[in-house]
Amino acid sequence: MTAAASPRGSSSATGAGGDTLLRGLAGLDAIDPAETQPLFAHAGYLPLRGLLNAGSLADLRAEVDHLLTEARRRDFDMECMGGSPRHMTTLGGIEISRMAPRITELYRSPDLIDRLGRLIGLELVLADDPVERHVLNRLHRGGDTHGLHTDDYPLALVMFLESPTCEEGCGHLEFFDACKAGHSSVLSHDAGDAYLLRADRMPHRVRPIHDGCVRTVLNFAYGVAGEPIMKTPSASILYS
Ligand SMILES: O=C(O)CCC(=O)C(=O)O
Ligand SMILES: [Fe+2]
Repeated sequence: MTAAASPRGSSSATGAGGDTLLRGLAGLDAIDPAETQPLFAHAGYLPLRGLLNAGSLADLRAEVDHLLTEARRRDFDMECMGGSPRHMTTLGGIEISRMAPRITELYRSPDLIDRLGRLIGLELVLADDPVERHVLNRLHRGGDTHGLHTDDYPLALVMFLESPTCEEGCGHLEFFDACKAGHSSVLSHDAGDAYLLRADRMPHRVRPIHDGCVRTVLNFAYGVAGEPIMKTPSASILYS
């Protein structure tokens, strides 16, 4: 198994485009689809450890620092997702496109879409919803959590800009197996890591963080060619 795929329990000041960011996704080249396709087909989850190289991580962090000037605090229960809690700061796709076009450029990159698709053996398509296609989620206060939900779009590429380093499950991803009732996996990720998740079928959440910890991710949503999207109001509530 490759290192990158090994599981584990307005433009910025730089001025470079999305192609530069793509080149920074160093881990992608090292991954063998023959290994990852069965993993993803079985688990609906694929870790991409160390996907962002140091330069790309720094670039994306600079973009996110800029985005945070307009991000909004959200504290409510999501009625259409069983009343699960949202305590987080977010920014939706429309603002991200306006403020950080190179993130949209990266999201749209045919090269990225092609490579991700090969890793999981599916043909990815761009999300047609400009709010949901790429979003910023930040947990930064004690107890912040992104409660249990499914996504509208089948695939989520979640990239970590910041992640708690403390133990005890702080900010861990938890996802439930759609076929085995009650069975969940709980996983930690470091800054620079990413993962792919079959996010429309597998209920998932981010466990609460501790006071003093920060967890910041970008989530790129993609469709799968030929598969319908089951739209809910959740994204427009959380990101508009
Ligand atoms: O932050 C994460 O790991 C999950 C993000 C997520 O589930 C979402 O944005 O829909
Ligand atoms: Fe999600």
